[in-house]
Amino acid sequence: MIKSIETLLLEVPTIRPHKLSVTTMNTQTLVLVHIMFSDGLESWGEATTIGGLNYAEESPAAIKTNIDTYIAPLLLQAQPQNTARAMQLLHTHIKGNRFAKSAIETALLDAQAKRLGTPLSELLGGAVHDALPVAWTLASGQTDQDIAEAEHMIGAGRHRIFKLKIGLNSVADDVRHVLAVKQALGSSISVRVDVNQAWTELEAMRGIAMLEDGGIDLIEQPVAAGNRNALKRLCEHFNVAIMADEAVLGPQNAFELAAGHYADVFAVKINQAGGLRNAALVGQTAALAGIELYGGTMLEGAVGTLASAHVFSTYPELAFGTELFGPLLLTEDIMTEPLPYRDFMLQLPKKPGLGIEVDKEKVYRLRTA
Ligand code: MUC
Ligand code: MG
Repeated sequence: MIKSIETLLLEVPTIRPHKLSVTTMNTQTLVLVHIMFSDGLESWGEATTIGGLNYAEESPAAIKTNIDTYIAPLLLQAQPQNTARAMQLLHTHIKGNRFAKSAIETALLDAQAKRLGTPLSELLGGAVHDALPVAWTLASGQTDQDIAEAEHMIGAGRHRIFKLKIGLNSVADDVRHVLAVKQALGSSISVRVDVNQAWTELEAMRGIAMLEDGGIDLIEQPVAAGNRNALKRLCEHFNVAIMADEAVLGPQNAFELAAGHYADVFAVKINQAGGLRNAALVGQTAALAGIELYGGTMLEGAVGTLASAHVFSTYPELAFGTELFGPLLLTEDIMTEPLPYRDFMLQLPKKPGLGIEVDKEKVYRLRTA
């Protein structure tokens, strides 16, 4: 039986300002869900977003309020037998709230997998990868600093795929910055950009042409998420891969985007998809339509990062790797042991459930609400 569901907000400083076109992050607010069961089992989920309401329509405060006020009472009263029934109940009675639902599903699957003594990925069909390649995002806003940061990451064996956040400056300045980084790092290093919806279609036509010429591998969400026709036209116009991120909101919407080939690649995020099984479904839908996959992040801490990793480990093919570096952007982690990043990859834990132990003392020290 579920005994309690608690939602906690933690404020953790980032290792440096992280500049996106939508916000500059100096801290990250982790939204954690802690479920306790009457047999003594405990489990965790996470529903972190980026920049309050700058990125997505659920803020940390709203996620906490909606879990505490609506979702937790519903589950405590119904006591569903398994995660599938719990999620069906939530999808019936709770409109929207994809991030909150993802956190709850993570915690319920963590518990279910722990009870069965298997890694969480087994409940999604099983992992076909033991480790996942992890990109790093360069977003200091300074070209020299970004190059130095990338060189350090390559030397340390941490990352050899880099995503640059652009869209804040003029197209010409942004392109100059990206191509300077690409030139400094050389042809063996993958450099990509994420515009986070900042360009008009005409700006995208100009910017992408120059980026493609300069050897950039991937263009992420160059135009507004709602302007799917522009995204499709860019896909048709350019050879360089165009990726949908903010436009991918869950299985139904992924089906429509995939069927019409509105993007060459989907960034899948468990929160945006409304949960882990939905994210698995988004991946399957994309694969059926010949759309390539990329394992996205909402810059979560260790819990959300590992939950994502369990989903992505079940995808037969992840042509563009993942960006599951969230915990590495934070000055503090909340685990008893840090996540295993080695040889440019995140190694998947083999222990039951998510496979990590949350350090409650650290959680309560960082808690703000
Ligand atoms: C996004 O839009 O992809 C992922 C990496 C990063 O720095 O920001 C996120 C969000
Ligand atoms: Mg993105």
